Amino acid sequence: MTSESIPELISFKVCPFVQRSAITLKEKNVDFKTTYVDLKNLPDWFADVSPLGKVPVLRVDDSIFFESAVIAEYLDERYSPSLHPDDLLQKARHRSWTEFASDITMNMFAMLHAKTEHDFQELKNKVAKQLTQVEKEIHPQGPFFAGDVFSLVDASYAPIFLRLYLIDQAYKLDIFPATGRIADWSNALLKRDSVIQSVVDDFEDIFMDYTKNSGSFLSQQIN
Ligand SMILES: N[C@@H](CCC(=O)N[C@@H](CS)C(=O)NCC(=O)O)C(=O)O
Repeated sequence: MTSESIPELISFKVCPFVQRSAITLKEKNVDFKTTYVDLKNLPDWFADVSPLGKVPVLRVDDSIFFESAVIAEYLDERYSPSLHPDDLLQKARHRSWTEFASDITMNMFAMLHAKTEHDFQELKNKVAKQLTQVEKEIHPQGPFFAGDVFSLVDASYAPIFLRLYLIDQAYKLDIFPATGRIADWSNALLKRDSVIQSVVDDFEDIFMDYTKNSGSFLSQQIN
């Protein structure tokens, strides 16, 4: 195999989709470098590497690719240990629940940035309902989605749980199902080294400032 340069992850500090890629890289102990962009003030070169205008983007030598799911699949095939189950049907199921995490992530973002209380409550109910849907799929003994083995599904839910946890400290969301299984899963993920190390040290401040400056209903409650 020819030698590769270390992968470069193009990131926006508060992006949950980038965080998935960073968690996956950390789980696999891959040395990588991170280049941060400001999505509100993008550098000229960004359009050349990101046809959709989004992060994450991964650059490996002269190859550039985008979409967190594509990056996760590449990393999983390229570096061990695999974070997918071997069984093809289970693997497909894991991919489905990762897609589901993308939908929750978008609804959570919309909830955090909703301008009115009505929209906020509606989106909160949507996210809460989705959490009860995924709860039925978690391994009964936990601590992770598929039991004691961390998988790419976990990498896609940890960024959601981190943001909900931080917001909850400033404004009680009470969004987790009462059974506590999602809360247990969230606790297990937020303690995981790869998750802790997947964001910048001052993530809490940056994320809370980003949310407080959004002009949303929630920002008025926590400012
Ligand atoms: N489906 C994409 C979603 C990525 C995404 O929405 N990234 C946001 C930041 S968290 C972004 O770059 N937004 C810029 C824009 O939409 O203009 C993925 O999974 O990578």
